[in-house]
Amino acid sequence: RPRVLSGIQPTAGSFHLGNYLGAVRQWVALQETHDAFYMVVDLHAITVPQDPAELRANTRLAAAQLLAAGLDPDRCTLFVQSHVPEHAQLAWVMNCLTGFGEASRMTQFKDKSAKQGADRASVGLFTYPILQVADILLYQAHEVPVGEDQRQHIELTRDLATRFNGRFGDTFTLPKPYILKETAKIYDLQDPAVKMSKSASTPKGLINLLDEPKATAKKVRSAVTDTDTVIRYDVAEKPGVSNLLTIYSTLTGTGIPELEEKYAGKGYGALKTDLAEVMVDFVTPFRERTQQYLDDPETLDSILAKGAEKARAVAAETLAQAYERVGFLPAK
Ligand code: AQP
Repeated sequence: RPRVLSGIQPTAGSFHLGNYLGAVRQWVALQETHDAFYMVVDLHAITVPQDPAELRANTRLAAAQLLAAGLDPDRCTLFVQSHVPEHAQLAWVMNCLTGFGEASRMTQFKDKSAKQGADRASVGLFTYPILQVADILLYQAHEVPVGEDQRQHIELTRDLATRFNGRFGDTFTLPKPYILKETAKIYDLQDPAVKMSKSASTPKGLINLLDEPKATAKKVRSAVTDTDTVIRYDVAEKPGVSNLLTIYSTLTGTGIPELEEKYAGKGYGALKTDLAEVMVDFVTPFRERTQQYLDDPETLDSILAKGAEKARAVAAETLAQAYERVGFLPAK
């Protein structure tokens, strides 16, 4: 079985719809066909300041949401990144192979550091794409299911793997991004020119899966569309409507042409009312399942402990090989 690896940050508490449709939904599908490794990336979370108690709670919460979304610990390896120290260890080696200019070109870093103010951004934020490189290479992943915003980091992973392999001998598998065109980028409901993100300018444009379903329905009903009335998928001319159609189509498994037909001659109000209902039907059981996992922290922690053990077995082997190739004297 080919291998996949991906991760999600435990920073925001609730996952948002972009996280789910862009990434987590694919993780659930890929556990059936791939040797799948998924992690809650707490090392990445501390690239921006975190309250320790909140970080701990959010890490459990992220794991609970992944299980609620459909990850099955018998079908995939689910773990917490900091439980596998090899991530930080390989990241150091990869840091030393990366050019300063090369790291400076990462657009995610540029965006995030601009938001924080250049002086306040941490060195960790600067090097986090390289930690991500280590995350992927440790598992010799063939594919990495992510949203479009992560494509550049997978490119960096390929570049650094090629560089390492060239300099020290074949060690790492070159991974490919696994990005579904339809859901590669889910847009903010209030500003369909930007991606839905936890650091959105207005909370009205962000669908948090754990929010009150009523509040979520309201956000859908007040989504920005356009002054036209025609319901048609056209990202350039009608980004707001197209975003709603994408979300609707993915959550219900109905093709976009079918939806266009269904809403022919009807107004945006009808589309939004129906989508609000679809969304409520989706988030209500998701919230319940998440709560069930949270109510049983012992089971949750034992799933994560088993996951970490399985992950470490793979990661330790790759790290040992990389250390040996680099020329580190083996510890006796
Ligand atoms: N809007 C999106 N559309 C499609 N995919 C998305 N992802 C995030 N936003 C969208 C994908 O979700 C996965 C986890 O990303 P993350 O751990 O970076 O989560 P996040 O920090 O909560 O993502 P945000 O909201 O994008 O955060 P900031 O505020 O940091 O910009 C990834 O595969 C990502 O591609």
